[in-house]
Amino acid sequence: MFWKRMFGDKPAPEQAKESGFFKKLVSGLEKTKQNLVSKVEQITSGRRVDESLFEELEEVLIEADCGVATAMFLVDQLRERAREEKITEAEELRRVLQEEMVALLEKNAAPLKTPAEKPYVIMVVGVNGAGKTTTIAKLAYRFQQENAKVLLAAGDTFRAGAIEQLGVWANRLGVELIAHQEGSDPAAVAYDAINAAKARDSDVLIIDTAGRLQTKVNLMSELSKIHRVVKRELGRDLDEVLLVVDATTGQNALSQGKIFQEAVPLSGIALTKLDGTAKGGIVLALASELELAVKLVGVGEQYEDLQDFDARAFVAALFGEADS
Ligand SMILES: Nc1nc2c(ncn2[C@@H]2O[C@H](COP(=O)(O)OP(=O)(O)O)[C@@H](O)[C@H]2O)c(=O)[nH]1
Ligand SMILES: [Mg+2]
Repeated sequence: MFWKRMFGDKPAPEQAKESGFFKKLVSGLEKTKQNLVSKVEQITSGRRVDESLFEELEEVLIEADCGVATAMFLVDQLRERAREEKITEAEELRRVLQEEMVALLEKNAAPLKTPAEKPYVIMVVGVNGAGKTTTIAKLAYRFQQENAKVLLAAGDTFRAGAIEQLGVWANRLGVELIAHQEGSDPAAVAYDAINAAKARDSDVLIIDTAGRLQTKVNLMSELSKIHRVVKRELGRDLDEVLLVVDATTGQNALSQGKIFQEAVPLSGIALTKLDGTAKGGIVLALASELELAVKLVGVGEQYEDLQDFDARAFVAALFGEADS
């Protein structure tokens, strides 16, 4: 079966560290590290633990886009552990902070669902420019590497060029595409795509969608309709409904997530553009405040630049443990 290798055991952080992906994550997170970890190191250097330290830590976390509620939660955990473990040296809190970050990320963590039935269906949603189409191409590439027969559905029928953009990727990858004309009903595209996937015995179907938030109400009812049609035609739940979020958006990502969550039952997040952003702290805010698993991260524009999210590897990359 095509998914055996791909959905095997997740790489241990140790293995991940040696991979090119980890190096890319480390270099991509450099600015977030400056914005977060360097400041944590500064304020914890050669200092005793006291209440003003906790307040400063909270401020640093908020400024690094970890989200207010999440920053408060993390600092509360630190306070509690400092008390319980009788920690007096501020530097020791760096380790505790890393542990608490991993725990927070792992609480809602989950990998992409393991395929059980053909076609494995992924619906991809998110605002314009978040990286949906690129992420779909990367996913298609990945499934193809596993010898899966992939079908793409051009459900962003609203924006000029969106259909062609997906078409270009489909051509390059040599995967099939279901597309209608610009301006047509995306639910009809999804309907055709499901039936084509069944008829052609496709292993995987990935459905692109529009993301024009300025027509919020229309977009959301459109997404609900696509989801409903796909579920009905499939006769079961979709395997994944992924929200694609641009990491450089910062706090706005949280409100985007809440809006999409109302329209469709999201199963996880693909966080793009983690390469080079100073706002990587948003990973923590998304995972804890939306209570959704960050399943995939994008660290560049190449096919290979999409990886399973690993909480330990992420925190290790952020705190620069690869150097030691
Ligand atoms: N650096 C970087 N750029 C990305 C990543 N993912 C997507 N992009 C870029 O973001 C832009 C918008 O992507 P697109 O897939 O068209 O977004 P869509 O409107 O949601 O379909 C494109 O220029 C992509 O190349 C990523 O992980 N890293
Ligand atoms: Mg697109």
